[in-house]
Amino acid sequence: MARSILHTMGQQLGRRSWAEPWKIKMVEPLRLISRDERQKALVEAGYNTFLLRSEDVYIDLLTDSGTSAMSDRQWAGMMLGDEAYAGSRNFYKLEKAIQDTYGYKHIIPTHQGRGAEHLISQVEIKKGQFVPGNMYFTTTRLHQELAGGTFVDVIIDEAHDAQNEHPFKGNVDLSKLENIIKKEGTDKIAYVSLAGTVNMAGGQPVSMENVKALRTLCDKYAIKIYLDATRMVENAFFIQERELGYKDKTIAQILKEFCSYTDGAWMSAKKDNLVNIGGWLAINDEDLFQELRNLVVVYEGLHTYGGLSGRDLEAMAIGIAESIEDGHVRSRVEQVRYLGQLLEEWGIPAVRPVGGHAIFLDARRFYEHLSQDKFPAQTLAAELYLDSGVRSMERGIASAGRDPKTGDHKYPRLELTRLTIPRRVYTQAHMDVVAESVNAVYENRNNSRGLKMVFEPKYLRFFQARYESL
Ligand code: P71
Repeated sequence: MARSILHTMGQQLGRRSWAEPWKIKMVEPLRLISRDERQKALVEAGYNTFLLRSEDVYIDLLTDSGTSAMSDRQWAGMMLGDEAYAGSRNFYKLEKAIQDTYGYKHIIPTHQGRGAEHLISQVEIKKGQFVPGNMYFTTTRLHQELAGGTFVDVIIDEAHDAQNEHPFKGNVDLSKLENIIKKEGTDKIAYVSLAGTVNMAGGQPVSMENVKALRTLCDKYAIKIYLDATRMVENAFFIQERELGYKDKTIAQILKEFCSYTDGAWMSAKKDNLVNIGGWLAINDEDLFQELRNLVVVYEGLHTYGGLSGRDLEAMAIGIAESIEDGHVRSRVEQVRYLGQLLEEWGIPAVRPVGGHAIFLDARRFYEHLSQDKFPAQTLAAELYLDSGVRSMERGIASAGRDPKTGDHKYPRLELTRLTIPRRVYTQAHMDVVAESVNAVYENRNNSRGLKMVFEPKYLRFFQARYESL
């Protein structure tokens, strides 16, 4: 009798398999160009994956931002767009969805996350103040700096170590925070900038215990906490999975409890909220709300649309409800983990534990022979594209930018290449193709010589920088 050698993923892991809680109704064809054509496209893009044309990309793992598949319900909702200039019905539905789900009192829509970051930074940061936070994010920190603030990293040390297995590597180090408060004085602290599943650390979560303790500390000094809620749903999943006392709570309950320890939040709805464009700002304080609501009309649009159309607001309201369904969050995070498990099994260096939205390849250990000023993470992104047409994103020295005072590179400890998984878009077979390509590039790693930056823009240089092969 023939012996079975094929096993499902679940069987290999000694459990029953899971599957996505949806089926596919509409498909978008993919295009895979030849290796020669990819080589040409890469040179034209100056080895920067942000400068590739998307039609030259096969599997696009640049970002999970605005790249999700909307549901049939969201698309149906788009037809119910009330495109009135003021007081659109869809705004009130969105306002209620955010109030019910996240628990904040006042809501301001914005065109995307950085629109909200801009408003909160302008209103809440005075020139010369410090903004402590659990690791920087590129756009967040830039808006804080443009408002006259200085970002100070107060994440736990474990977060800067790609191999450390701490279950909540996004946690704030409370003694680092208290030291800054004592050293600078309460008046010099604008607010604490807290992010759920810390993007630049590898999608690492913050524990409920940590946010509670942070609240107590901030209350002691009368300092506000604002939450970057962009991937907070994924953070709630990790709390449910890892933190004592939350196993039997729903994602919705955990999310709301977490938000209750903060004074407000900004959101890039292009991630958790399952839309292609959109964002919002939420705040409990009435006076601040009035100020922010006044500012939004200057930069985004009237306070009931914030730069979006009625149909965008409707899709967001429906997306919020779908985003907190336990089955959805589980399949989303487990798909990311599936890719991570394959790579780990093959000994490919990546940030541990696997986070919520992406695999972060550890380019330092991938290319041990390349110094950081040869842009190892950017090199890896370029090699991956060349091998298979898979697009990833640099999250290392190019992203970190330059020190505004010295003008030198910032040399972050983490030099990472992100394989970011869009929500509800790719299948397990796509993940297999990606994993095999990473493996092929890993086997060929000693032939890579790195890159030289030949064009460097002033702001957020990673988006438009150009490189040449060394
Ligand atoms: C991501 C993005 C999009 C992006 C932004 C900057 C450089 C490269 C790619 C955006 C975020 C985010 C967090 C935690 C705020 C924003 C800004 N992430 N906070 O990861 O991850 O939101 O893009 O809607 O303006 O690819 P926005």
